[in-house]
Amino acid sequence: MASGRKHLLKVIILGDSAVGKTSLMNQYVNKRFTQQYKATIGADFLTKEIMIDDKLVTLQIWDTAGQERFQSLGTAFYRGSDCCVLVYDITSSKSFESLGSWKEEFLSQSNARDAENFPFVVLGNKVDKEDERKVPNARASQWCRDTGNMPFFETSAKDAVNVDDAFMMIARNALSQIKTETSEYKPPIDLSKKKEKKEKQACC
Ligand code: G3D
Ligand code: MG
Repeated sequence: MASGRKHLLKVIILGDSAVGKTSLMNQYVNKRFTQQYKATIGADFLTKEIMIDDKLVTLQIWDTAGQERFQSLGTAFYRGSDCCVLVYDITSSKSFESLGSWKEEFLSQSNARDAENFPFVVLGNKVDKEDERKVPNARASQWCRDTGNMPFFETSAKDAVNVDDAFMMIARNALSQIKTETSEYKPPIDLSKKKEKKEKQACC
């Protein structure tokens, strides 16, 4: 929604199966980490209202129903996203190495208008399992810098580490995307009017 006062932001969470996408969302929205709530809310979403500076923002967070195993989520899932969260598990190198293809998949499916500047945020989850770590923090943060300067957090959905901070960054980035969209629409009209005026002034 690019109109102004009320902002609805669509956030989607991507990454390999079992990295903790559903758990992160559940921790953020419901402040809970439960073994029972694993699945999966289908082609569905949870919402959370937050204040960013003086703006009331509704985050609509989309989770997958486990189809990420087949990398086939359908265009409705991707369409209209304002921010894409890429999640891996710090104890799984494979899940980290998949992030590039998840990013590509997002960009090809979502039809993002300004692909180069589309906001992604990367989360390395399960940081509570430090003794099983396979992906060094430095390796991931270097990759995030090199791959479009994406903000990067290490999180634990289990212990609620960095989850609120990460989603605040996600919300801010999603909001900035909407501002960019708005300003993308305005300039051609405004500029041409100004130009016309200037030309008139010049000749009179
Ligand atoms: P997904 O939605 O990406 O597929 P889930 O992942 O949220 O279903 O989580 C997959 C498994 O990882 C679950 O374990 C879940 O409890 C666990 N998990 C998620 N986040 C964390 C975390 O931050 N720390 C730890 N230690 N475990 C986490 P089970 O055993 O139920 O499959
Ligand atoms: Mg899930």
